[in-house]
Amino acid sequence: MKSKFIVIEGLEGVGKTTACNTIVDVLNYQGIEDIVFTREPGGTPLAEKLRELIKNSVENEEITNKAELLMIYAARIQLVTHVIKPALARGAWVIGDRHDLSSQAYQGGGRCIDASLLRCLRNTIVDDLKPGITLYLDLPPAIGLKRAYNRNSLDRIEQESLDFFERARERYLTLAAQDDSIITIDASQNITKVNTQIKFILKSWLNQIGENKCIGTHG
Ligand code: Z5A
Repeated sequence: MKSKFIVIEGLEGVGKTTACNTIVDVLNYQGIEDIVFTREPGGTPLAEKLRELIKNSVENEEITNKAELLMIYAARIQLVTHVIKPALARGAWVIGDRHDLSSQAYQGGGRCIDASLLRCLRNTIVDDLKPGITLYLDLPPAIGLKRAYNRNSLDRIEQESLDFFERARERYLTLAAQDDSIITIDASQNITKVNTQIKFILKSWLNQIGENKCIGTHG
């Protein structure tokens, strides 16, 4: 049985929030109402505290790359154990705003952390949990960051160099090319086109896993 865990991924400002709303519309149209949202890092009281630490600088102390990685995985194990797995076990759908692929891209690609450490953490922490489908919104970082700059002050990770985000994007694209469950969507198109594509991909996938209960022309 395919996992009812749908993940949306991409760099800053690619439109993940907007995409989550589109996913909900598609699921609701299928009569699916029991939907749990998660965001990473975050999603439990402890994970939200870790999110603050990860996103904001700590006075007089540099956060090392490995400390950042471990905080992200500490937040993830809390979320996976207390929210995602229980939700899936009771038959709910889970929509994740980011999941493990973000760590592969940001910490593996962006921070250049050794692949063996990432693999070890991934195998230990997320283990058998694999999203049924991951929608990766692809956009050159300069465009997404411009959207983020226009929005608010930049957090610790958003202040990274363009090279950092280019490396993260490259890693996303490499991993997406190796895994059929990761679908790349061109997020440089206008919002309407991106949404139409998300709906099409999602409906096809629901059909494929036998969850499409409606034959209609929605969207
Ligand atoms: N992080 C990590 O390093 N490792 C990990 O393992 C995990 C995370 C899980 C989370 O921050 C940070 O943690 C993130 C990665 C790191 N850091 N960075 N940098 P976050 O959750 O606060 O940030 P985010 O995930 O990048 O969210 P975001 O900046 O809000 O991006 P978004 O949700 O994709 O953007 P949006 O709000 O949907 O859209 C942004 C704007 O663009 C908005 O005004 C839209 O109306 C507009 N938009 C959306 N789509 C379009 C199109 N197609 N055309 C034009 N305008 C558009």
